[in-house]
Amino acid sequence: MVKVPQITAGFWRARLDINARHAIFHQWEQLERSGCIDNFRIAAHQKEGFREGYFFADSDAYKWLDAASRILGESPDPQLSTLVEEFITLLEAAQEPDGYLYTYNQIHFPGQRWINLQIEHEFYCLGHLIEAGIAHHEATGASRLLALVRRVADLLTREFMEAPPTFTDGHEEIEIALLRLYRLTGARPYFELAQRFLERRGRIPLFPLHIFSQFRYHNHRNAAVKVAREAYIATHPEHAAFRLPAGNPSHPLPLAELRRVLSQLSGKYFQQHAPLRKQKTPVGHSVRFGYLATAATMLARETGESALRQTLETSWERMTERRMYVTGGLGALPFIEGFGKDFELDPEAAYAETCAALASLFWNDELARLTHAPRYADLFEWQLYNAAAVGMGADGCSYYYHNPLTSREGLPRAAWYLVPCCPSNLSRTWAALGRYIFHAEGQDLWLHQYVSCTAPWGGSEDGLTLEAGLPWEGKVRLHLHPQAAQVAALHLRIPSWAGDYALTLNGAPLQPGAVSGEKQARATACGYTPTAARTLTLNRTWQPGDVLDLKLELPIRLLRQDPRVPGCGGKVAVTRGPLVYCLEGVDNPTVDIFDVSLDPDSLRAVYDDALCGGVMRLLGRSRTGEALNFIPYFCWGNRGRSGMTVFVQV
Ligand code: FUB
Ligand code: ZN
Repeated sequence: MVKVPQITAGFWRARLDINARHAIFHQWEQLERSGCIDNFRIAAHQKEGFREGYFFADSDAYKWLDAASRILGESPDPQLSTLVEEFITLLEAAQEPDGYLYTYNQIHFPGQRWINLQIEHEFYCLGHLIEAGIAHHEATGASRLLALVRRVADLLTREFMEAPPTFTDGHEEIEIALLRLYRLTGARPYFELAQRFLERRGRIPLFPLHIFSQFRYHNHRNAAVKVAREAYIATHPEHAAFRLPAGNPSHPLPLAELRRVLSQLSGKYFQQHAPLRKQKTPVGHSVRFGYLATAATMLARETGESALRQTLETSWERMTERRMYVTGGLGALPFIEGFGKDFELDPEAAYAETCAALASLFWNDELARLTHAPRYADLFEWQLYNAAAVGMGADGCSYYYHNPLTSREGLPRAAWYLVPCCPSNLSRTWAALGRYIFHAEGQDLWLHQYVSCTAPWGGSEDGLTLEAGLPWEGKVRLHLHPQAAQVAALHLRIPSWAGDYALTLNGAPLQPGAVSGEKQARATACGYTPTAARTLTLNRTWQPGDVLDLKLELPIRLLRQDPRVPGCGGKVAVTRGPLVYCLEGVDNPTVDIFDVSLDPDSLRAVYDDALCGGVMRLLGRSRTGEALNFIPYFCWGNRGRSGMTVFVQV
């Protein structure tokens, strides 16, 4: 079992408890109700029935298994453990002897495999299965699921090691999974296959023709499934009552269909438009982009190649400076669930899918470890608290799929979606949060995230204890308990959002050995500037019992939107510490929140322990004296339907 930092208290402990006690059981129930688990029973010939859900529905169950495994790794839960073990047994029964497991083909098109890789997500599903196997092994020490997923990975290496570029996936994910499996097992073929998949991208000859024929074929298969469903219902009339949940509503935009077709034909939607090192601008579907960028960064960490690293850093700069919302949300265009043009960041149309924020967390964690630059951990934190956290309601059982920054009518959270990719993705990321806090390399220790936890260090199981008051207050205390005096360079991130800071060791002021970061922060369209983050390095011999205090100031800041951004150019987003705030109608019933002008000097922070388990509100006034009541963006939409906006005039 891999020992990871245990999150002990505060904001994240409360959310992880909701995740472990409520969200994970709710999600299982929804997976059952929507037929997703039955699909495996049908594939395993344990149940008679009709397969329901999208061709990639398996992946939602795998992300659930990933989350459940990580939760079990933290604390035992017999009920959850039974669900996990029974599901693994079911997967064993559904898997074919050579390792293949993809219920869509197994049930609807037995014997057909790998024939529609651009569209039908076979590799994507298998990638999430592999990640679940890794999580289960790391969290519980057991090898049953790991053995199953190695059969999958071995099948892929047999089939695709020498394959042409047409056998690359239209939805990246397998690359991350194979690289992670390589990290865990050291088996070189997994690394090599991932590398080849990455290097083959953007090299499919005559891509427009290829994708056109894949779409045609896909439509043909869809139609066949529809006919089979009708035939099934004719002999099983009770199945006619089966209903999948409703789809996610999304904002209409002009020329949507034309732009979707162009994005897909050009390959940009799938990041198949150019070879990896030429992809210097984030384009297309943003979850796909984020998974590709994550895998490419993992590759760069492995090979040490600087050209690839430079490409990734350029792409990150383009994304953060011109294609990212102030919440860290990614993807302006609902019709491709993806990136728009530079500054095309309409707050109402925003897609900003929860999974896209998660993909960016994975990417930024890898970049932080590759480069040690504080900007990446800074963006991780920002997206964790804003673009990602908003995806789960306070009860753990209601979700957002897309995350606008302005909503005139309000947006109800849903218990489940027709495409339920976000809930279990969020649950698995939260359940793994401990893994993102520190990064150790030899005698260097980077403290990326200020989350209360206990972690092994210096030969001791609880060598580090971190207490952090974020996101409400900026007190960070680190207790160091190495087994014996320990020489180490401790690197502390001074977040981009922080005002002044003060550092003391055992109560006495301490000067850092070095402060590093950008000379000047790079301007961004959304006003949030991760490049303003810095690193303090403390290189010394640490004694058992040392106590290091870092006090960060959390000023209220108004982030002005670039005038070129439609719908909110020139307006500001109100922020405090790592949190973006919003006005929600329910708190401001007598004000037109979409037209109000804020008196910036009027804002003050007031803690409200009744809202969403306790949050800091920001109370202020408009220029005309009306009371304004801001709440953290992540907790909007928890009290019924009401309008919301992140942006106000000043
Ligand atoms: O296609 C699989 C997942 O479902 C994507 O990552 C999401 O954007 C949603 O379309
Ligand atoms: Zn999603």
